[in-house]
Amino acid sequence: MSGGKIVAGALAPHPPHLVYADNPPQNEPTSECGWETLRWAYDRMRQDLDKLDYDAIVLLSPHWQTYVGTHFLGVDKFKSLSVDPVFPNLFRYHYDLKVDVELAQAICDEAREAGLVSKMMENPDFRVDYGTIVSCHLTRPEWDKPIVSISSCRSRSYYSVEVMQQQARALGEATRKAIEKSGKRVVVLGSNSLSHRHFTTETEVPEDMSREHITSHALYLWDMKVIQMMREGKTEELNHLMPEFTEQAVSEADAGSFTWLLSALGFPKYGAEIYGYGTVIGTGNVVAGWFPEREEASA
Ligand code: 2X7
Ligand code: FE2
Repeated sequence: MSGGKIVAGALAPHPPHLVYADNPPQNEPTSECGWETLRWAYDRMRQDLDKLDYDAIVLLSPHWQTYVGTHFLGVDKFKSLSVDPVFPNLFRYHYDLKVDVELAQAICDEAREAGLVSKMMENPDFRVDYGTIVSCHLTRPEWDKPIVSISSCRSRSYYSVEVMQQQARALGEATRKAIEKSGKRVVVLGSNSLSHRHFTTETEVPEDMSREHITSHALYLWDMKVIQMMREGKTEELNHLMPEFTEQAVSEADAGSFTWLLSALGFPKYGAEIYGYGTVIGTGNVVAGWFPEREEASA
């Protein structure tokens, strides 16, 4: 089959605080409010995604960390309780999700063909990571689209930021090729924050927004620089800056998810839609989307 395509790509960060503040029925703890700029940003992104016809969501999560190559969820369904290891007071989420195993296998095969160590994860009792769950929940709370979740192979930690860049770029290309061959219409998500230095203590009321702010002006400047480049369609240039951004802003892009996303999208030269920026326990987060079909229609 051919004719498949990526119909949208998004930076879809996964602080569990955003789910906590939304009070969905799946999450046990309840909140009064909190992190509205980011939650309203997700709301507007969902409205745009709802206008598209798509078959599946493919994402790369920094919190599924694999040390021997890249892994792909390879079981039809997962149902369990996800408890955030650092914030069990905020996130105890009952998930019930479907996987597009056929598409996952196709991306895994294409990645292997490109020389990347790749493996399907076929343990039915596997606990899905909270990065996958939070980004998917906030993007599509109905959970009616099957997902493909891709692990972060931590090549930045094991080797270097340059190896991370090379591998994430190759994985993005493999993802795009497999999607095109699949005949499916897919939304791809990079599940990561931008700057990622966080506070180490929590306020008594987690949603007390009088205490929420970026940890330093230097990191704020980095976040604004990256967002400006996204707005201007300078994603190749942004990718050249990724090693510096990763190291100096302690960015969660160290997982390879941001580079993978830009690579899967073919390094867009058109501006991203910026839905909103906000901090969560001091980390910088942007919700942003790229819509290739909009661009094709206006060309
Ligand atoms: O995983 C996260 C994150 N990336 C950012 C902020 C808060 C919590 O968890
Ligand atoms: Fe994270």
